Amino acid sequence: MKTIFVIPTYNEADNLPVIVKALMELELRDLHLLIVDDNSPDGTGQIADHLATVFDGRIFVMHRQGKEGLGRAYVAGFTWALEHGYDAIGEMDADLSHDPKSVPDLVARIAGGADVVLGSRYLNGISVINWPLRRILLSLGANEYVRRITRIPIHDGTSGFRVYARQALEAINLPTIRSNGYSFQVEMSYRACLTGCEIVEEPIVFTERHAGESKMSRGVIMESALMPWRLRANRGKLLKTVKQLRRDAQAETV
Ligand SMILES: Nc1nc2c(ncn2[C@@H]2O[C@H](COP(=O)(O)OP(=O)(O)O)[C@@H](O)[C@H]2O)c(=O)[nH]1
Ligand SMILES: [Mg+2]
Repeated sequence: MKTIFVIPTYNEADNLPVIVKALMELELRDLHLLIVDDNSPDGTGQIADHLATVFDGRIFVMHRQGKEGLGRAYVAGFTWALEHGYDAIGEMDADLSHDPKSVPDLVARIAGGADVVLGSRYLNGISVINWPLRRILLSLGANEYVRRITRIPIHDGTSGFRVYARQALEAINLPTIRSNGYSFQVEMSYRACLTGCEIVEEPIVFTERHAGESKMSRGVIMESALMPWRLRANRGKLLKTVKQLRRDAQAETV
Protein backbone atom coordinates (compact mmCIF):
# COMPACT_ATOMS: atom_id res chain seq x y z
CA MET A 1 0.00 0.00 0.00
CA LYS A 2 1.58 3.25 -1.16
CA THR A 3 1.25 5.58 1.85
CA ILE A 4 1.88 9.28 2.26
CA PHE A 5 1.23 11.79 5.04
CA VAL A 6 0.59 15.40 4.08
CA ILE A 7 1.92 17.92 6.63
CA PRO A 8 0.92 21.58 6.25
CA THR A 9 3.39 24.06 7.69
CA TYR A 10 3.39 27.72 8.54
CA ASN A 11 6.29 28.86 10.74
CA GLU A 12 7.22 25.43 12.06
CA ALA A 13 11.03 25.72 11.76
CA ASP A 14 11.70 24.25 15.22
CA ASN A 15 9.18 21.44 14.93
CA LEU A 16 9.56 20.18 11.36
CA PRO A 17 12.98 18.47 11.63
CA VAL A 18 11.87 16.70 14.83
CA ILE A 19 8.60 15.33 13.46
CA VAL A 20 10.13 14.35 10.12
CA LYS A 21 12.94 12.41 11.82
CA ALA A 22 10.44 10.60 14.07
CA LEU A 23 8.28 9.67 11.08
CA MET A 24 11.23 8.48 9.00
CA GLU A 25 12.38 6.24 11.87
CA LEU A 26 9.06 4.38 12.11
CA GLU A 27 8.83 0.73 11.09
CA LEU A 28 6.85 1.91 8.06
CA ARG A 29 9.95 2.12 5.86
CA ASP A 30 8.01 2.99 2.72
CA LEU A 31 6.11 5.89 4.30
CA HIS A 32 6.37 9.09 2.24
CA LEU A 33 5.72 12.69 3.34
CA LEU A 34 4.49 15.74 1.48
CA ILE A 35 5.22 19.01 3.27
CA VAL A 36 2.98 21.84 2.10
CA ASP A 37 4.51 25.16 3.11
CA ASP A 38 2.83 28.52 2.62
CA ASN A 39 6.05 30.52 2.20
CA SER A 40 6.69 30.65 5.96
CA PRO A 41 8.66 33.77 6.94
CA ASP A 42 10.75 31.71 9.41
CA GLY A 43 12.33 29.61 6.63
CA THR A 44 10.36 26.37 7.20
CA GLY A 45 10.20 25.91 3.41
CA GLN A 46 14.01 25.81 3.08
CA ILE A 47 14.26 23.41 6.01
CA ALA A 48 11.71 21.19 4.24
CA ASP A 49 13.84 21.28 1.06
CA HIS A 50 16.89 20.26 3.05
CA LEU A 51 14.99 17.36 4.66
CA ALA A 52 13.89 16.26 1.19
CA THR A 53 17.53 15.91 0.17
CA VAL A 54 18.45 14.04 3.37
CA PHE A 55 15.54 11.57 2.94
CA ASP A 56 15.72 11.50 -0.83
CA GLY A 57 12.70 9.90 -2.54
CA ARG A 58 10.62 9.74 0.64
CA ILE A 59 9.98 13.44 1.27
CA PHE A 60 8.40 15.88 -1.14
CA VAL A 61 7.80 19.60 -0.72
CA MET A 62 5.09 21.81 -2.14
CA HIS A 63 5.81 25.55 -1.92
CA ARG A 64 2.80 27.81 -2.03
CA GLN A 65 2.98 31.55 -2.53
CA GLY A 66 1.47 32.73 0.72
CA LYS A 67 -0.66 31.85 3.71
CA GLU A 68 -3.98 30.69 2.33
CA GLY A 69 -5.15 28.54 5.23
CA LEU A 70 -4.99 24.94 6.32
CA GLY A 71 -7.89 23.85 4.09
CA ARG A 72 -6.34 25.18 0.89
CA ALA A 73 -2.98 23.60 1.77
CA TYR A 74 -4.63 20.20 2.29
CA VAL A 75 -6.74 20.35 -0.87
CA ALA A 76 -3.55 21.05 -2.86
CA GLY A 77 -1.58 18.34 -1.02
CA PHE A 78 -4.26 15.66 -1.29
CA THR A 79 -4.76 16.41 -4.98
CA TRP A 80 -1.03 15.94 -5.54
CA ALA A 81 -1.11 12.65 -3.60
CA LEU A 82 -4.00 11.32 -5.73
CA GLU A 83 -2.20 12.35 -8.91
CA HIS A 84 0.89 10.49 -7.71
CA GLY A 85 -0.92 7.21 -7.14
CA TYR A 86 -0.96 6.88 -3.33
CA ASP A 87 -3.39 4.33 -1.84
CA ALA A 88 -3.48 5.69 1.72
CA ILE A 89 -3.26 9.44 2.31
CA GLY A 90 -2.85 10.79 5.84
CA GLU A 91 -2.76 14.19 7.47
CA MET A 92 -1.20 15.48 10.66
CA ASP A 93 -0.01 18.73 12.22
CA ALA A 94 3.68 19.64 12.10
CA ASP A 95 3.84 20.82 15.73
CA LEU A 96 4.16 17.36 17.38
CA SER A 97 0.64 17.56 18.77
CA HIS A 98 0.01 14.32 16.91
CA ASP A 99 2.31 11.52 18.01
CA PRO A 100 4.19 9.95 15.07
CA LYS A 101 4.07 6.62 16.95
CA SER A 102 0.29 6.47 16.34
CA VAL A 103 0.76 6.56 12.57
CA PRO A 104 1.21 2.78 12.05
CA ASP A 105 -2.04 2.02 13.94
CA LEU A 106 -4.02 4.51 11.87
CA VAL A 107 -2.58 3.22 8.61
CA ALA A 108 -3.28 -0.39 9.66
CA ARG A 109 -7.00 0.38 9.88
CA ILE A 110 -6.97 1.48 6.23
CA ALA A 111 -5.08 -1.67 5.29
CA GLY A 112 -7.83 -3.54 7.16
CA GLY A 113 -10.50 -2.07 4.88
CA ALA A 114 -11.69 1.20 6.47
CA ASP A 115 -12.26 4.12 4.10
CA VAL A 116 -11.41 6.81 6.64
CA VAL A 117 -9.65 6.57 10.01
CA LEU A 118 -10.07 9.46 12.42
CA GLY A 119 -7.59 9.85 15.24
CA SER A 120 -9.99 10.75 18.03
CA ARG A 121 -9.21 12.68 21.22
CA TYR A 122 -12.63 11.98 22.70
CA LEU A 123 -13.20 8.23 22.47
CA ASN A 124 -12.14 7.17 25.96
CA GLY A 125 -12.83 10.32 27.93
CA ILE A 126 -10.61 13.26 26.97
CA SER A 127 -7.04 12.51 25.87
CA VAL A 128 -5.53 15.97 25.53
CA ILE A 129 -2.31 17.04 27.25
CA ASN A 130 -1.35 20.61 28.19
CA TRP A 131 -4.38 22.40 26.81
CA PRO A 132 -5.85 25.12 29.00
CA LEU A 133 -9.41 24.33 30.11
CA ARG A 134 -10.67 27.11 27.82
CA ARG A 135 -9.25 25.36 24.75
CA ILE A 136 -10.59 21.93 25.77
CA LEU A 137 -14.05 23.41 26.23
CA LEU A 138 -13.82 25.16 22.87
CA SER A 139 -12.90 21.88 21.16
CA LEU A 140 -15.54 19.81 22.98
CA GLY A 141 -18.13 22.51 22.35
CA ALA A 142 -17.18 22.68 18.68
CA ASN A 143 -17.63 18.93 18.32
CA GLU A 144 -21.02 18.96 20.01
CA TYR A 145 -22.08 21.95 17.89
CA VAL A 146 -21.02 20.21 14.68
CA ARG A 147 -22.74 16.94 15.68
CA ARG A 148 -26.02 18.64 16.48
CA ILE A 149 -26.19 20.75 13.35
CA THR A 150 -24.86 18.27 10.81
CA ARG A 151 -26.05 15.08 12.59
CA ILE A 152 -22.84 13.20 11.81
CA PRO A 153 -22.24 10.43 14.36
CA ILE A 154 -18.55 11.11 15.03
CA HIS A 155 -16.83 11.80 18.38
CA ASP A 156 -14.03 13.99 17.00
CA GLY A 157 -15.02 15.40 13.63
CA THR A 158 -12.61 18.31 14.02
CA SER A 159 -9.50 16.15 14.51
CA GLY A 160 -6.61 16.83 12.16
CA PHE A 161 -4.93 13.43 12.54
CA ARG A 162 -6.47 11.01 10.05
CA VAL A 163 -5.97 8.75 7.07
CA TYR A 164 -8.09 8.42 3.93
CA ALA A 165 -8.15 5.50 1.55
CA ARG A 166 -7.69 6.65 -2.02
CA GLN A 167 -11.27 5.79 -3.02
CA ALA A 168 -12.63 7.87 -0.12
CA LEU A 169 -10.77 10.99 -1.27
CA GLU A 170 -11.94 10.40 -4.82
CA ALA A 171 -15.56 10.11 -3.65
CA ILE A 172 -15.23 13.26 -1.54
CA ASN A 173 -14.50 15.27 -4.71
CA LEU A 174 -11.76 17.65 -3.51
CA PRO A 175 -12.24 20.46 -6.07
CA THR A 176 -15.62 21.24 -4.50
CA ILE A 177 -14.31 21.54 -0.91
CA ARG A 178 -14.80 25.17 0.12
CA SER A 179 -13.09 25.57 3.50
CA ASN A 180 -10.08 27.80 3.75
CA GLY A 181 -9.19 27.14 7.37
CA TYR A 182 -9.73 24.50 10.06
CA SER A 183 -13.37 23.94 9.09
CA PHE A 184 -11.79 21.80 6.37
CA GLN A 185 -11.78 18.92 8.89
CA VAL A 186 -15.52 19.18 9.49
CA GLU A 187 -16.32 19.59 5.81
CA MET A 188 -14.29 16.48 5.02
CA SER A 189 -15.90 14.47 7.85
CA TYR A 190 -19.35 15.46 6.64
CA ARG A 191 -18.55 14.68 3.02
CA ALA A 192 -17.12 11.29 4.00
CA CYS A 193 -20.35 10.46 5.89
CA LEU A 194 -22.57 11.57 3.03
CA THR A 195 -20.67 9.58 0.45
CA GLY A 196 -21.20 6.43 2.53
CA CYS A 197 -17.55 5.90 3.50
CA GLU A 198 -16.81 3.50 6.33
CA ILE A 199 -15.37 5.80 9.00
CA VAL A 200 -13.62 4.36 12.04
CA GLU A 201 -12.24 6.24 15.02
CA GLU A 202 -9.00 5.26 16.68
CA PRO A 203 -8.01 6.77 20.05
CA ILE A 204 -5.07 9.19 19.97
CA VAL A 205 -3.44 11.47 22.52
CA PHE A 206 -3.15 15.13 21.55
CA THR A 207 -0.32 17.13 23.15
CA GLU A 208 -0.22 20.92 22.89
CA ARG A 209 2.77 22.28 20.98
CA HIS A 210 5.98 23.23 22.83
CA ALA A 211 7.54 25.36 20.09
CA GLY A 212 6.04 27.94 17.75
CA GLU A 213 2.57 29.45 17.87
CA SER A 214 -0.95 28.31 17.09
CA LYS A 215 -2.44 29.75 13.89
CA MET A 216 -5.96 29.70 15.27
CA SER A 217 -7.45 33.12 14.50
CA ARG A 218 -10.78 34.89 14.77
CA GLY A 219 -11.39 34.39 11.02
CA VAL A 220 -10.72 30.67 11.36
CA ILE A 221 -13.19 30.38 14.27
CA MET A 222 -15.82 32.38 12.36
CA GLU A 223 -15.57 30.12 9.32
CA SER A 224 -15.78 27.07 11.59
CA ALA A 225 -18.91 28.42 13.28
CA LEU A 226 -20.67 28.98 9.96
CA MET A 227 -19.54 25.81 8.18
CA PRO A 228 -21.97 23.31 9.83
CA TRP A 229 -24.93 25.52 8.85
CA ARG A 230 -23.60 25.83 5.33
CA LEU A 231 -23.20 22.06 5.11
CA ARG A 232 -26.70 21.47 6.42
CA ALA A 233 -28.20 23.96 3.97
CA ASN A 234 -26.43 22.29 1.06
CA ARG A 235 -27.20 18.71 2.09
CA GLY A 236 -29.73 18.08 -0.71
CA LYS A 237 -27.45 19.50 -3.38
CA LEU A 238 -24.51 17.51 -2.05
CA LEU A 239 -26.44 14.24 -2.05
CA LYS A 240 -27.49 14.87 -5.64
CA THR A 241 -23.86 15.43 -6.68
CA VAL A 242 -22.77 12.30 -4.81
CA LYS A 243 -25.39 10.22 -6.67
CA GLN A 244 -24.39 11.73 -10.01
CA LEU A 245 -20.70 10.98 -9.37
CA ARG A 246 -21.61 7.40 -8.51
CA ARG A 247 -23.62 7.04 -11.73
CA ASP A 248 -20.69 8.48 -13.74
CA ALA A 249 -18.28 6.06 -12.09
CA GLN A 250 -20.59 3.11 -12.84
CA ALA A 251 -20.98 4.20 -16.46
CA GLU A 252 -17.19 4.38 -16.77
CA THR A 253 -16.74 0.81 -15.52
CA VAL A 254 -19.40 -0.64 -17.87
N1 LIG B 1 0.45 25.49 4.87
C1 LIG B 1 -0.26 25.98 5.91
N2 LIG B 1 -0.23 25.36 7.10
C2 LIG B 1 -0.95 25.89 8.13
C3 LIG B 1 -1.76 27.04 7.99
N3 LIG B 1 -2.37 27.30 9.19
C4 LIG B 1 -1.95 26.32 10.04
N4 LIG B 1 -1.10 25.48 9.40
C5 LIG B 1 -0.45 24.26 9.94
O1 LIG B 1 -1.48 23.42 10.38
C6 LIG B 1 -1.10 22.71 11.54
C7 LIG B 1 -2.09 23.00 12.68
O2 LIG B 1 -2.01 24.36 13.04
P1 LIG B 1 -1.90 24.87 14.55
O3 LIG B 1 -1.59 26.31 14.52
O4 LIG B 1 -0.98 23.99 15.31
O5 LIG B 1 -3.38 24.65 15.04
P2 LIG B 1 -3.88 24.33 16.52
O6 LIG B 1 -3.16 23.10 16.96
O7 LIG B 1 -5.35 24.10 16.32
O8 LIG B 1 -3.56 25.52 17.33
C8 LIG B 1 0.33 23.13 11.84
O9 LIG B 1 1.21 22.21 11.25
C9 LIG B 1 0.42 24.50 11.16
O10 LIG B 1 1.74 24.86 10.80
C10 LIG B 1 -1.77 27.70 6.70
O11 LIG B 1 -2.41 28.72 6.49
N5 LIG B 1 -1.01 27.13 5.71
MG1 LIG C 1 -1.22 22.82 16.96
